Amino acid sequence: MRHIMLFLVFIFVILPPAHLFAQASVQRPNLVLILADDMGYGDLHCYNRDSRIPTPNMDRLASQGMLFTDAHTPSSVCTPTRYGILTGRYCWRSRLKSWVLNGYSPLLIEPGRMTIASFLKQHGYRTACVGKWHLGLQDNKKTDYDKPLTPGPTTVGFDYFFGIPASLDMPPYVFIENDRPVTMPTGHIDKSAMARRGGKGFWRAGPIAPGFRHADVLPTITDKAIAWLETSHRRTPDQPLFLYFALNAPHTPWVPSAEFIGKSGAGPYGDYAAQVDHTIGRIINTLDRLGMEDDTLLIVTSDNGAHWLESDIRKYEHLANNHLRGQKADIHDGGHRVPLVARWPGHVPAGSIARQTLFQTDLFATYAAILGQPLPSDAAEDSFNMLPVLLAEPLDHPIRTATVHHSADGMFAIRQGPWKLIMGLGSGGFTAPRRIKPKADQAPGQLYNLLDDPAESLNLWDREPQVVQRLTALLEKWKHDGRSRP
Ligand SMILES: [Ca+2]
Repeated sequence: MRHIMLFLVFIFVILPPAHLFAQASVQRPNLVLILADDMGYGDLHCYNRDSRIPTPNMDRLASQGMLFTDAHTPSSVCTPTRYGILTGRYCWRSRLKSWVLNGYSPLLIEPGRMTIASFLKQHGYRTACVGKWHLGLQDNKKTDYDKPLTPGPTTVGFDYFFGIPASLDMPPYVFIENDRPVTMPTGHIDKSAMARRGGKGFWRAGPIAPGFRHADVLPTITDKAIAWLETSHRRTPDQPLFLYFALNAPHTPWVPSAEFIGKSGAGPYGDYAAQVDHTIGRIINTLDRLGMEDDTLLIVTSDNGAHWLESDIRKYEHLANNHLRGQKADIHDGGHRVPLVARWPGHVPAGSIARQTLFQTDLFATYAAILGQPLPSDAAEDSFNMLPVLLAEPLDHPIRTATVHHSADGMFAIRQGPWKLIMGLGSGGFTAPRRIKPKADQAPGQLYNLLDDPAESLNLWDREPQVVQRLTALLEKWKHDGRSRP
C-alpha cells in the first residue's frame, strides 16, 4: 500500500502535470477585439461579393487570417451582446431579459463578476475599452453625470476607458474619459431632422456636451484607440495589451465623414459602413507600423445583424444581411449571424475559412486557453474554447454542443448542428410580425434545418417531434443549470 502511495505522490507531486510542460510554449499575445455596431453578414465583400460597400481593409484582413461563416452574437441587439462578450455568459441570465439599456441605466455587470478585462488584467495585461460602452454606469437608478461614473468600465477590469455611454442615438451626447465626462452635457439637442420626418439615421432629443458632433465620434474614438496602442507600446513594450474597441457605427445615426459620402452604392448606411472599413484599416495599419502584427490576435466582428428593411434591399439592391432571414433584433439568423475575422500570423492560417459554430461568448474561454489559464467555475458559464479552431487543428466534432439565441423582445432559439428551434412564432424583433399567437391546430414554434434551408423558410416543427422534444429539453436544462459550459 505504501509503495502505491509513494508512486501516486511521484506521479502527481514530483512529476508536474502535463499542462505545466506546455506552459513554456504558452504565449501572451496582444489581444485586440474590434466590435462594429450593426454591421451585417452581407456588408463585406469577403462575405458577399455582390456587396455594394467597398471593404478593402476587411477583405485584406480575411486574406491574412481566418473567416468564420457561422459566427453568432449572443443576442440580436447591442447591450446583451456586449454583456455576453465581456462576461462569457448569456445576458438573459442577468437582470436584462429583453431590449437594451439607455444612457442613464445602472451598470448591468453584477458586482464581483469576472470579465475578460479583469481576467486578462489579473494575468498581467494592460487593458482598455475605447468606444461605445452601453452597459450602464453607476449603481443609481439613474446615472448622475455630476458624480464619478463608477461602477463602470474602470471598475470591471479596464485600466483605461474613453468613449460614449450608449448608442450614438441615445442621450446624453458626451465623451467620457475613465470615470468622468470630458465636458459636462450642459446643452440640449432636439431630435434629428431625419427623426422628425420619421426616417432612419436619427438621434433622440436630450442633453449634449458643448461642441459634441455626432459625425466626429467615429474618427475621435479611432484616434484615441490608436493613441492608446502607441502609448502602451512605447511605455511598456513587454506588457501584453487588450484593446476592446467598440465602434458606434454603422449603427444609426448614419453620419459618414465628408470623404465617404457617395463612396458606396448603399446610401448613407453603406457610406458609413465604408468608413467603418477604413477605421478598421487604420487600426490594422497601426499594429503593423508598431511591429505588433505577429504578436497580436486581432478579431473583428459585429454585435448584431444590420438594421436593413425589405424596402432598403429594394432601393439599394444591397443584401446587408446576405441571404439570411430577418435583420437586427430578430431571432432569425439575420439578427445574430455576423462576420468574424481573426488574424494571428504564424498561428491562424492565412486565407482560411472556419465553418464551426462560434459564439461571441466563446472569446473569454478562447483567450484563457491561449494564456493556458483555467477559468473559475463561477465565470464565463457559456464560453467554449475555440482555440483549436483558430489553430486549424483537425477536429471531427463541433466544439459547441449547442448554442442559445435570443431576440430583442426575449424570444429564445436553440441551435444544434443543422437544427434551429425557435420558441415562438414571429421574428421576436424588428421584422413584422413580431409575435404571433398560435391557433389551436398550429405549431407553437419554428424548426428549421439550416443545412437545407439557410433562409429559414420551411417550418418542420410538426414533422420532427423528436428534434423539437430533444432541443426543448436541452434549452430548459441550460436555463435551469445557470450554465452551458461543462
Ligand atoms: Ca448593435
